[in-house]
Amino acid sequence: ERLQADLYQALERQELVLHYQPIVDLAPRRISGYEALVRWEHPTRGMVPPVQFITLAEDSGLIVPIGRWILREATRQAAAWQQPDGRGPRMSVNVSVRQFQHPDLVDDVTEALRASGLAPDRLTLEITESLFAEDTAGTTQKLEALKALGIRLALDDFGTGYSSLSYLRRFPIDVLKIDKSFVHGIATCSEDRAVIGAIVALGQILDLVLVAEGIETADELAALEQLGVQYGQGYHLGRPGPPQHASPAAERRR
Ligand code: G
Ligand code: G
Ligand code: MN
Ligand code: NA
Repeated sequence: ERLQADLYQALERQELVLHYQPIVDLAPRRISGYEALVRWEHPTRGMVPPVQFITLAEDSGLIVPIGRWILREATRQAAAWQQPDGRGPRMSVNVSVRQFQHPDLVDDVTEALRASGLAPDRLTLEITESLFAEDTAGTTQKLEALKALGIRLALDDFGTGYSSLSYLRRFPIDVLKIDKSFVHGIATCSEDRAVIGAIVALGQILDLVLVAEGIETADELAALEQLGVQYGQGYHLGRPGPPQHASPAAERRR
């Protein structure tokens, strides 16, 4: 298809951009970090959302050079946002299944950290549960290698896929991102509320950081805080935007 041919050129034509959405520490209402979300500014089609081209990139293998660029750019931006005292926002980067499975991933992350100078503990990689359905020995080994770099690992869209408690214990996961489908039901549906309550208990037992995704209303936020979820993300707290919109300096001006 035409779009696939265009994607080959998108990288070198610098049509890919990263937007950043804040992840908020709820009790102090402070930005803890940002999630990098890729966008393609197509010359004639306008903004192409990632759901339309990430699959295309995975099928063509282009996800590897594209993913490498995303890691480079997100770590460069995060490094630029660090303060002189060494404190600064975290950066979360999504890694798709094919990118995770590629033999270059650990080298690519190492190189992005080296080139940017970003402290490894500022970087979080977001992976999905679908990884656990595959080669578990290879998956474990790679997760351990990534952890050895000093970065954090987050399980994205938690609760929607193939998750089991034994995986959470076996794999070196630091963060659970509670899927937005549970968050949307929280104000009205007692089952969704109970599920999130159970995830909070699980997080305490397994010492995991919890981030609720897709918070769109003040009611959802209040319910999540009441349940003891520490971090949140969503349109109610901040939309994804270009770096100048997301920067910590812009935040202080608000
Ligand atoms: O940003 P948006 O909500 O439209 O993202 C849609 C989907 O695309 C989500 O599943 C998200 O994880 C994925 N996505 C967004 N940015 C990236 C990226 O940089 N790399 C990968 N692999 N997936 C991304
Ligand atoms: O799969 P992943 O969780 O990485 O994708 C996050 C996606 O959710 C991005 O496409 C982002 O634009 C989108 N998103 C962020 N905040 C909200 C929100 O409050 N509501 C909804 N519906 N989507 C959101
Ligand atoms: Mn994500
Ligand atoms: Na998610």
